[in-house]
Amino acid sequence: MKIADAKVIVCRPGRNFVTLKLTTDDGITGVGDATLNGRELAVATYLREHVAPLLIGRDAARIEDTWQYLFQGAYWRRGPVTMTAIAAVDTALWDIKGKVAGLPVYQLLGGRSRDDVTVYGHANGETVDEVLTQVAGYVERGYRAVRVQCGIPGLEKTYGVSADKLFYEPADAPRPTETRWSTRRYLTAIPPVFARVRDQFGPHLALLHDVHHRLTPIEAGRVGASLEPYGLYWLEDPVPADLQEGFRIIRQHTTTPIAVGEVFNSIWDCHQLIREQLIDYIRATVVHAGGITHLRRILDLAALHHVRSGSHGATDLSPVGMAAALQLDVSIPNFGIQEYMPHTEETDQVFPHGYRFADGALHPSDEPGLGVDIDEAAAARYPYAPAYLPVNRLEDGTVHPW
Ligand code: KDG
Ligand code: MG
Repeated sequence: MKIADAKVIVCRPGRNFVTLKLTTDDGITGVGDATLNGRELAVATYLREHVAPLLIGRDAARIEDTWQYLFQGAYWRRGPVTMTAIAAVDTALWDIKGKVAGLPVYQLLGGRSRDDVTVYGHANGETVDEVLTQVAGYVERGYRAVRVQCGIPGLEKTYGVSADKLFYEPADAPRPTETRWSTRRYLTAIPPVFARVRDQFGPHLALLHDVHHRLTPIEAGRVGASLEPYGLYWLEDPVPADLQEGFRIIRQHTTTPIAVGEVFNSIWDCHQLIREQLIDYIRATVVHAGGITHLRRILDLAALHHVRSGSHGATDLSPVGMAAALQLDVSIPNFGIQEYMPHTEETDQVFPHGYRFADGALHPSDEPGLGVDIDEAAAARYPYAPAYLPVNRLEDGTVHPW
């Protein structure tokens, strides 16, 4: 069973997505998500020009060998563009393997470790009252875990707080929007938000919060300590994780659990964080961290060190990426939680999928493979348009330095 065709499909059903579709010589297809928010065409070009020609004629059954061939063989290892491209190939090959076996991919990964995949929703608002209304909506819809983001008084725009309440789309303009940030205002504003949420919703609702890499380790220690009375499920991306040893300082100052890793693309980005038990949840994804093959390697290392999964699942991961994430989520022993933001109707039409939301959880498809596809005719109706993530500046105009 050889790979006969490798097609890269770029479309914008509400937002940009890059999808790789592989077809074998006996007509079996597999799909992989290759979307890198704001840098989509770099991955599409890498796949079209440097990967697709190498795939034609290769044995579609050799997933590990193909992964090593693309990773080691390029000489230039790692990096978000390369690893997203490799991830798409790897995911599509797992899809094909599942279809050949007549089994959902999670069966090939050892079968279910749990019945469903607990997810968290996104409550956000400019004011605390707005946030409380949003949290109540999620609780009514059955969510057991909610991420809470609130506008910071004195700041014009806060990342993760959007007018659209079902999801937020930070890649919002053909040139990056510029926003301003004040750590001082943030540190004062955020504890009272969680005090009110806990007060209204009691001790059992899991609450999460994302700092979007805005702090230094000592500031992160302070915010973590100030949120301890509210028992957060996690505090996400308190600082950028390039300096892995910086997380030691956070650990010295707070017992609030730490989640990090949505921008990681390989095990080398997080091995120290995991081995030193500096984090509690690893947010790396199938899409950006080298596919099912490589993310499973990261998650196995994590399991040895009491670190659980919490994969990124914002809307810039397509339904193909979500379908792949769920195969791992349901099978690994150290699953924590999965982020979930529903896609637009147009996106769901372009990517028909079998997974569904019910009772605060996603239920993976039982179809062979990943249980997701791309409708190419529908995709062709939504051409690509550039959209960038915002650039963040301090109050004095300096580009945020970390
Ligand atoms: O592409 C970037 C977004 O997916 C990111 O801003 C979302 O931080 C994010 C999250 O936790 O979902
Ligand atoms: Mg995040």
